[in-house]
Amino acid sequence: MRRLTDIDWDSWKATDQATLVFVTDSARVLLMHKKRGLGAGKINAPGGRLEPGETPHTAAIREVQEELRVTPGALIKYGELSFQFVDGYSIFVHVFRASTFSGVPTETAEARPLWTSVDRIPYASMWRDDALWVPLLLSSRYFSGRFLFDQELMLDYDLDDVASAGELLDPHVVP
Ligand code: 8DG
Repeated sequence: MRRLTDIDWDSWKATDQATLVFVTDSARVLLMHKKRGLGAGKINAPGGRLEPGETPHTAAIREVQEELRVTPGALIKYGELSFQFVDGYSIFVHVFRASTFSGVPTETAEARPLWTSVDRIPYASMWRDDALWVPLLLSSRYFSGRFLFDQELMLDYDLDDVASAGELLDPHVVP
């Protein structure tokens, strides 16, 4: 498995579903140093796997509360990312932006908060694919991507601009 075309995407089903939430505050984005779990050691947005019975939207809010002790608001879903790893693991990620929040970002056992300027996102310390789609999210463009990874190494990808939220597989837009 070295290329996206080696995968039968029609029957593809992710092992896990997860969320990512980019809280934005005028010219800043709330990121974090991730201390544990998948992607530990990297800078990422808060988020994590869905628990049984949760919607992506509910899980997104819970994860930001758990990881950074803030409650995001006005979430809009901008993207969906399908990740296949060559070891067999796969994860489908719902990507949100939140334009309001309450609380003070606080370090937890899972993460240390980091406000970054939107024009200085630390892509070199993030997952390799992030530089491809975070700029779309920050310009309020909808997107859908598929990625093949061998651990940290991105082997192949495709990324589509999507015209509207309704074209995402699982539209979940909350005003
Ligand atoms: P745990 O309690 O099970 O340890 O953790 P969790 O909070 O449930 O899950 P997690 O390990 O934090 O979930 C993985 C997170 O990593 C999830 O938010 C999705 C995210 N993620 C990937 N791949 C990529 C990627 O390529 N880029 C970015 N920015 N995030 C990614 O799984």
